[in-house]
Amino acid sequence: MNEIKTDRQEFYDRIGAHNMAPLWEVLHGLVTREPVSPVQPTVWHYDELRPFIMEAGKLITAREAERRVLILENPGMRGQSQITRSLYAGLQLILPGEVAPAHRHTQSALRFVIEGHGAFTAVNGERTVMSPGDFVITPSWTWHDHGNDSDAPMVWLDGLDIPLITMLDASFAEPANAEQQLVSRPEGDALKRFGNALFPVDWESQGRASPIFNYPYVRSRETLEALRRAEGPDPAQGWKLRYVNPANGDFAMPTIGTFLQLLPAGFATNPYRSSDATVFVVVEGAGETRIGDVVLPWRAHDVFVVPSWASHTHHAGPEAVLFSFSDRPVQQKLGLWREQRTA
Ligand code: 1HN
Repeated sequence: MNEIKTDRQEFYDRIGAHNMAPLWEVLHGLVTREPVSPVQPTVWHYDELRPFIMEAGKLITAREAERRVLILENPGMRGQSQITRSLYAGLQLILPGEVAPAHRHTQSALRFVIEGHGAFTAVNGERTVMSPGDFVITPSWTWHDHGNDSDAPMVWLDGLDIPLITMLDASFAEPANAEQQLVSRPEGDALKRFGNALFPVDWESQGRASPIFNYPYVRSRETLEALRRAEGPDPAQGWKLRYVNPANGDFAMPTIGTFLQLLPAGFATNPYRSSDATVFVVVEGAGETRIGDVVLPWRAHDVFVVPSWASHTHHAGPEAVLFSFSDRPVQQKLGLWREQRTA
């Protein structure tokens, strides 16, 4: 039996053959009054994930995998390698003696160290040995490889702007011709050179990312302590720091904003929302985050996501430290970013 088509549907079919479609059928889905996102508030508990990460270590080597990572996929977007609409996240394991071979790509990456001491990342000829809580960047198109000369596994969270770069069809990548880069500068060079509010006089920026590529946790934690001693916590954020590129005061990475915040024991933040969906990593302590009816309980090493424009509150049990990252620099550069204290 023939389907009875309305005049309009019949029209849509005919224009469809010419790769056209009627705006009026989709307009209100395209231009919403407020962000409408498939991103679901979600928490990943490290104690549940860790056995799978170690199991992956028995299934494949870092060399064969190129990067041995278990992707954290937002349940609202399974199969798309996305933790938010613009960002990718995964947990990477590197075992003692292993090498993750050198390559470069246009996607920018951050590492936030969860567990282990003594593995290194090399970026453009300099190695940095990493410890828990260190924030390490590999800027767009920089050569990078990882190695573990310690006697324990290391796990870190990778955050990359992959979905953003994919959306722009701007992905380029290439392997290096050697597995590991030649080391051309001593370890710690970048931090000494650029981390003391002094720059070589004729230094000119090579790119948009910070010339510091490891922000060690001991130093970031010290800054949080200094704030705590000097002033009260912000009602919506506790004491919150923004990692900066010392060359220009901008975010450390051009596409990903990164933050570190301290919530005193028993502290409950005022409701807050912003248009940048945010990934949090719990560095110290425990507590929960409430987003509407959803409660995300968290402990050290857990990862959780707050969607764009979702009003939320954090509740610390013991004193807690949260690292977080989002696409805020992109939204701010485009004049799109909004925040609201909803108390
Ligand atoms: C990458 O290069 C790393 O260098 C980690 O450790 C995760 C995910 C997708 C594409 C490149 C790394 C990645 C990645």
